[in-house]
Order: sequence, then C-alpha cells, then structure tokens
Amino acid sequence: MKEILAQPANYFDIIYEIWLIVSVIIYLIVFIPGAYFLFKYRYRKGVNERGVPTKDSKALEAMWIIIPTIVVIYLATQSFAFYNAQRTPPEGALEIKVTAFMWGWEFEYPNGKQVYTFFNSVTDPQTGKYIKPEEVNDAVVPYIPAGKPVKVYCTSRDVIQSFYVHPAKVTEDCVPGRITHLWFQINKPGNYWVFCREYCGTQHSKMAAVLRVVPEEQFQKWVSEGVQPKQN
Ligand SMILES: [Cu+2]
Repeated sequence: MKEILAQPANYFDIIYEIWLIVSVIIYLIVFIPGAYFLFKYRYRKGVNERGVPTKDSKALEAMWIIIPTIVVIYLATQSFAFYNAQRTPPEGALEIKVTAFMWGWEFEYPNGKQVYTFFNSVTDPQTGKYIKPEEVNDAVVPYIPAGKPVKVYCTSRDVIQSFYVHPAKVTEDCVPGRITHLWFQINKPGNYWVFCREYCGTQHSKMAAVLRVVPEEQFQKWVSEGVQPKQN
C-alpha cells in the first residue's frame, strides 16, 4: 500500500483515479466503434448512396439510458461521500486560526500563541534561486504536529485570499467578515510550503509560508514556549 503523506489528499487522489478510469473507458467505448463506423460507412460511389437502412431497437435504447444513469449516480454519490470526508474534520483535531492579510498570514493556536509570516516568497529576491522550506527562519514558521488532524478556521483582514495546504491538497477561501474552515493531517514530519491560492493583489506571490511538521512532543514543547498564561 502506498504511504499516505497527508490527508485528505488521499481522497482527492482516489477520486481523481476513479474519474480518470471511467473517462478513459467511456472514451474507448465511444471512440473505437465511432472510428470503425466512420470507416465502414464512408462514402463510396455506388454503395449505399441513399444511406444505410436503420431499424429501431428498444433494448439498445434502454441500455444507453440505463448504463450512463448508473455511471452518473455512482460518480455523484462516491464524490459526495469523499467531499464530506474531506470537509469534516475528525474528532479531537487541533484547532488553529488563520487570518490572511495583504500579504501574509497570522496563525493562532488555542493557547494564544501567534506566528506571523509575511513577504515570503519561494525564491530569493536577490539571486532568484529557490529557497528550501527548511531554510526559512524559525521565527516565521508555524509548527504542526505530525500524524494529527488539524482544523483551520480561516478569515481575512482585507481582501479574499485562499489558504492552500499544498501537501494535503486542500484549499479554502479566507473571506473578510466570515469564518470558513478546512482540515488536514500531515503524517510525515518535514517542512511544507503553503500558499495563497486566490489572486489578491500585486504581492500575491509573497504569501508563501512554511509549515514545520514535527513529532507531537516537539510540537507541545514549541507551542508552550514564549506564551504568557491567558489573563481573564
Ligand atoms: Cu493571494
């Protein structure tokens, strides 16, 4: 079995494969006889010049109504089930708040810890070379526990942005005055880029941020560092 790097990316991959296989099968069923008939009934002088006689077939008509209906119902219900799984975070997910702004992100953890990251792009402005996500300064990197579901509440301070967690293949609009959500789980510790996926202005490309995915213990240590107890 192939290792699942991140969820719900696996749902996206499976549904993509299902649609691909169904589309290829339909394409072959339509194209191969189509090409054959095109050749078989091509115009030839003196052969069937007034057309080919046809006859009705109720069975054939029923078949091409029933089979596509079953295929469409299957695709719709399967996709909807996957969509639900993709939208519904598992119980006990870590909840974080992401506020987008021109041009960056604010991450807030349940204990009040905040991380700001802004004006980050994937290339170095001087050299134009790609920056590795592990090279990004720790001070602007939010940590995420590996193998744990994370529910993100998204909103925006100014214009519509979209929080895109690249390895988990999920994206959600961050809309001013509204709270939207997404969830993801990254199983393999490492450094991953997240992006804004809604063109939001001239510095849109500077909204790249890094998620540092670490083992649970390391995450707990990090999240409690430098946080004053909340005052009531
Ligand atoms: Cu943007």
